[in-house]
Amino acid sequence: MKTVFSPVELKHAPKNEIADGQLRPAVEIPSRAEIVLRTVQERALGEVVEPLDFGSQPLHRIHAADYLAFMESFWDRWIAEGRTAEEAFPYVWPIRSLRADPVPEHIDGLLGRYSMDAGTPIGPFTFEAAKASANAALTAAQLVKDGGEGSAFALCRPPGHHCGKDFFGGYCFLNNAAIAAQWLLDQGAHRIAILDVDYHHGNGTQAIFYDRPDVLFLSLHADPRHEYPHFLGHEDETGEKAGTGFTRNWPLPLGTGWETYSEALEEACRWLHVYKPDYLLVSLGMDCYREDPISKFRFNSEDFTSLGQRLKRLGLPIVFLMEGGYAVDALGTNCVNVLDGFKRA
Ligand code: OKP
Ligand code: ZN
Repeated sequence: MKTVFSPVELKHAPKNEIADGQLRPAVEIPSRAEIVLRTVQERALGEVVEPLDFGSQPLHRIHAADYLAFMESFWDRWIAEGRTAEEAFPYVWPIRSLRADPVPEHIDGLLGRYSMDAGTPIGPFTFEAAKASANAALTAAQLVKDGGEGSAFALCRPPGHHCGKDFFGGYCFLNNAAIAAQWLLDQGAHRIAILDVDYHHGNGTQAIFYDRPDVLFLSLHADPRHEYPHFLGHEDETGEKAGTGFTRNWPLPLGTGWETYSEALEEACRWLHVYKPDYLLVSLGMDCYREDPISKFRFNSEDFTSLGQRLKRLGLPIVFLMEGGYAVDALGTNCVNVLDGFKRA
């Protein structure tokens, strides 16, 4: 299986995040990608290739033009305003009785208008890295579509699944899975399924495709009653309008291990069999791991191998896209366990 990765993804190097009422060391850091890359090479998963540049058009198929313009120009504006902080955080949001429109002119208003949380810093190279990450997703999709590869791994960083049409958050700035899904549809595919196995609900991906039947979104995750993103990912969210029935969520209790998880996974697999997608995209987070510093599931490293083996049995062309996973020392092992389990099954 080929891996797609660009060193440009490492240029997003957040220092801190706001968590638990404190400025804490960031967990979504470049060493995550480095250890996964190293393990891919050590375990000889397959060739590592650099992404092609797909330009801005595939980004515009998912994200709002004003959001992309904001992301593109943000750092220059931050500097032009005379800000000296090494990274920017939003702190005020247009909730309910406030107005999302008109879009503010002030930089702090813009940050709030285009974000969902205060845990996601933007630095000087954030958007450059996010575009490289999206290009990795697109290149992996292209390898599976045209390259005679039954599967490919997009080593994406920063991740994407919390990012919506016009907001960043949850360490995500472009929705890599959504961008790749739409690209495959634009290339002639009829149906795409996205299976999100990150510990956190993929709220951005869900929202983007909520009213569409051409993308089936399935997510297994920690119950949002007890976990980030808190405001989406409940069992009763099943899609709307033409997309009714094309979103499915399996919110699972804190402490969930492979035994419980794999039962929910079997249900998700049944939906995949019925839907018969042309391609399956897997939003692959490794944060279900028992030692993950911000998560509360109980996967062992071997459980990730079982996950890969189960996905192989689906018999579908698959694009794996990396999302979360913050136990850096074990991240390479856990990620390559999925991919190698898939490859060898
Ligand atoms: C991104 B991905 C906990 C703070 C959690 C946001 C988590 C984003 C996860 N105190 N902050 O889905 O792995
Ligand atoms: Zn996560």
